[in-house]
Amino acid sequence: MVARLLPLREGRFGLQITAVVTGGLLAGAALGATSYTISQKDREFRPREIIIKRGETLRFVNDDGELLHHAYLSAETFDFDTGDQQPGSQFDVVFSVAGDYTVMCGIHPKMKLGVHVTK
Ligand SMILES: [Cu+2]
Repeated sequence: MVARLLPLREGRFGLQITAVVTGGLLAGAALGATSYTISQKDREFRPREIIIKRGETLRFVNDDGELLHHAYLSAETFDFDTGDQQPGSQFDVVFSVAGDYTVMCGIHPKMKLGVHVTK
C-alpha cells in the first residue's frame, strides 16, 4: 500500500491547526487523529523512537537552520518519502499500517527513527 501524501508548505511557526492531507485514499484513518512531531535537528531525529497507534500522524519538521533532510521509509507493507525538506518545512505522514519500522534520512545515513505502530 502506498500512502498518498502531500507536503504541507508552511513556515516553521505556521498555524497550529493544519488539516492532514490524505487525498481520500486513507478514508479508514480518522482525520484529526493524534499527531506527533518528529524534529530533525543536528543530523538526528528527535525523538529517536516512538510508539503510535495505527492511523496516527507523524509530522516531520526540519528544525535545522541550513541542512536539508529527506526522511523516507521503504518497507513491504508501508512506505513514504518526504522528498528533500528545506529548513523550516514540515511533512505529515499517516501511519495506516501496523508494524515496526525504521525511518531513514536519504541525506544523513546515520539518522534513524524507530516507529512502532500498534493496532
Ligand atoms: Cu537528514
